[in-house]
Amino acid sequence: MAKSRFEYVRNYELPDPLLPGTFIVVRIDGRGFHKFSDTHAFEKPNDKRALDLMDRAARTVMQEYRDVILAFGESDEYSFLLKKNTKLYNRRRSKISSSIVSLFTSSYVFHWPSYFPDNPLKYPPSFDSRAVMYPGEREVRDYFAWRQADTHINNLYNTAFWALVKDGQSTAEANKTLQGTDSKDKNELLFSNFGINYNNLPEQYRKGSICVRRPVLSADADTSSQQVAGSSSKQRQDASRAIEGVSYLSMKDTSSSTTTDGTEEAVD
Ligand code: DGT
Ligand code: MG
Ligand code: MG
Ligand code: MG
Ligand code: MG
Repeated sequence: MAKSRFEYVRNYELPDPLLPGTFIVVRIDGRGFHKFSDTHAFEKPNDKRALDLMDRAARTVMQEYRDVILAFGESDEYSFLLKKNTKLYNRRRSKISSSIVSLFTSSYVFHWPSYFPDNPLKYPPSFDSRAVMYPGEREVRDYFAWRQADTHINNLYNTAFWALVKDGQSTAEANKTLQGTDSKDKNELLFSNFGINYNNLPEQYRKGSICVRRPVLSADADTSSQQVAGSSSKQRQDASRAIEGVSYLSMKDTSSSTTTDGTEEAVD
């Protein structure tokens, strides 16, 4: 069939491959969630329903994209690690990044009513997305350590901040009280003024959420062997790579990191 004379415009669509042999991390982040969380009356500093919904949407992504081997979530963001040799969409950057954020967003909206039964969505939320390549395991480890240190710093600050505000301080006063304090000071303030032992707060708040895909031996994987009855060996292999539940592992050397003040490092 002859090409139409319009088809030359296709040449403007440039290839955007991600380098072979690199780890790909796709990080999605809620757009304007400062306003979104206010409008939907999220509890401060942490709304368990909102965090669980984020975890739910991340699970959808992991179920659909089998090359995502690990995901880490905190606040309004989630990072998805793809295996180094993934061939997903021929490693096309925008295709990978946009497909993941699109599925995450639709799952977030789809499952919203289960997590907020009395609180209908007031407007459609959206998330942004980027794909970053990392050359080796060291950088991948440091990437997740960086995000988890962010969780720790923000959560400790926010926990102290909202305790002070709920106790009667204005937000400006609470800010001032916390100025120049380090982690130890904030722990101490929470314990002596409010009887809160920070280390006893839920791990989901302190450390973020981690979803890991682990190979499961079919011999002791009841559920996966049920799922695969009658399936091909390829399907059996896939199904045996079950997704484990969300966990709150502490990544080495991050939850103990200290900060001199509560300044949140903005990652936009
Ligand atoms: P962006 O990402 O540049 O479009 O702007 P935002 O407003 O999404 O800012 P970001 O992503 O730096 O910070 C996340 C916001 O979401 C922050 O204002 C706190 C809010 N947020 C996230 N999770 C919770 C929660 O569980 N409870 C409450 N109250 N707020 C939350
Ligand atoms: Mg955001
Ligand atoms: Mg954020
Ligand atoms: Mg199409
Ligand atoms: Mg941001």
